[in-house]
Amino acid sequence: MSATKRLFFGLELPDQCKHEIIQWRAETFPAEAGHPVGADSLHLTLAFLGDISEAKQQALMQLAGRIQQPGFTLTLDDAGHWPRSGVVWLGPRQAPRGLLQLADLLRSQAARSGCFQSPLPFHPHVTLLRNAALSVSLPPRNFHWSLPVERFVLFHSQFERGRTRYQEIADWKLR
Ligand code: 2AM
Repeated sequence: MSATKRLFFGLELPDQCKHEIIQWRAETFPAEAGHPVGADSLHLTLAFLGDISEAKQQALMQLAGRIQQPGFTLTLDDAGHWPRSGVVWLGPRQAPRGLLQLADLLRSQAARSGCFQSPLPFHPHVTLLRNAALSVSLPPRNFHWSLPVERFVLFHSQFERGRTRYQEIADWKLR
């Protein structure tokens, strides 16, 4: 059996933005609210691919390379808690059309290539805390980060020495 990799398409956040987010998070949520995701792991998933073969990876990379669409601005100005998955997240109140279009395309390419896609609607989010099962009090919506999105990334999710790391494998420009 050939080796597989756990992969997903997503957006990387600018370093400055990650830095500001973790500072805000530390001031906003108490330590018992959940397990904070490390600054270098903050990202927004566009399409989760699961554990896939090298051949499928290559095919999906080729399709990703043919995507032509302009960049867009993403505003993170909303936060929420999903108690079932134990996730506290940051996301846009209004998802930009470009983001929905890009995620839609990547998710349908993934589905056509045999990667299971959740039937639930795409809910763009950056996971801030995990294992947040108890009730979490959410901050007033008086925060926002606006970031230009000019590329998307194929990430490799690896579990190493007790923690999950996301490594960039490839990226494509939006233009
Ligand atoms: P999460 O942050 O809401 O858990 C890498 O695991 C990324 O892919 C994470 O952003 C994670 O979302 C997302 N992810 C993991 N498993 C997934 C699945 N089965 N369906 C959709 N997204 C998934």
